[in-house]
Amino acid sequence: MERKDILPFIAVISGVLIFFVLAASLPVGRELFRRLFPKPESKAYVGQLSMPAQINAAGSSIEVPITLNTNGSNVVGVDISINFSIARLQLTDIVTNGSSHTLKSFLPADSNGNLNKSSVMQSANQTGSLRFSAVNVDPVTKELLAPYSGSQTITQPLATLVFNVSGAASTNVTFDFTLGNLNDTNLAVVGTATDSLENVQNATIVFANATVTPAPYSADINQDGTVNVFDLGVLAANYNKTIDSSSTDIERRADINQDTVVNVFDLGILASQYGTSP
Ligand SMILES: [Ca+2]
Ligand SMILES: [Ca+2]
Ligand SMILES: [Ca+2]
Repeated sequence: MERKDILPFIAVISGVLIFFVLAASLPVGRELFRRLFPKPESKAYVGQLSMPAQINAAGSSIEVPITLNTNGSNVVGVDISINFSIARLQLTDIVTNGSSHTLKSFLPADSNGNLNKSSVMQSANQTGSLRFSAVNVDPVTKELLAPYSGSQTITQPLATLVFNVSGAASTNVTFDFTLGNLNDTNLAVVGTATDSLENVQNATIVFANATVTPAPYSADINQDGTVNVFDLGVLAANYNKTIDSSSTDIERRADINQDTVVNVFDLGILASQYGTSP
C-alpha cells in the first residue's frame, strides 16, 4: 500500500479519536462513555432484599412489604423468589410501586405492560413459590431507564404482598436465596454478569389469636414434695371452680392441666401421679 492510500485511513482514525476525546469532555459524552464502558463493581455482593422480620396478624389479612437496599450500586433488575405455606397463606394481591424508583416494569407483564398478577398469583397459590421480577424499563415506551441506586422503605416498598391468613401460632415467608445461586432471588447490577444479592431478611407471620398451651402443673398441688391425699383434698375443695385472674395460687395449681376449670381431668392427672414425688 502506498503512502497516499494510507493517508485517508489515518485521517479517519484521527477524526474518530478527536471526536471521542471531545465527546468525553462533554456531559452527554461522559454519560455515553459511562453506558458504553460501565465500570465493573468493586464488590461481588452488594444489595439486600428485606421483609419485616415479624408481622403480627391481627385480622384475616396481612401486608408484607418487600424493600430493596442497593447499597449504592446501580441495579438494573431484581428477581423475586419467595416461598410460603399454601396451607396457611393465600396470596390475594401484589401491589407494585414503580413511582419512587426506576425499576418500573414488573415481569411477567400482561398486554398492558403491567405485572400479570392473575397468572403469577395463581401459580404461587398452587405451588407456594412466588416469582416475579422488576427491571429498569419504562412499561410504556419500553426504553431503558437509569439503573436504580437507592433504598426502598417499608412505606414505599418495591412491592407489597397481600395475603389472607389462617391458622394459629406462626408461619414464615422466606426469600428463596443461596448466595451466588442464579436461579433464585437475584440482583442484577451494571457491569456484573452474576447475582449481586448479598443477603435477605425473611418474615415470620405471628398470629395474634394464637393460644399457647401452658405446661400442666405438677399434681403436687400443695407443693409439699409428695402427691398424696392432701393434694386430693385441695382438688376436692376446689372442684368445679373456674380459674381466672382473681383465683388464688393454690386454686390455680388445683387446675393442674390449666384449662381454667378444676374437674375430673385434673383428678385424672393427680391419680396418675399419686404416691410420687414429682
Ligand atoms: Ca440468586
Ligand atoms: Ca402434695
Ligand atoms: Ca383443669
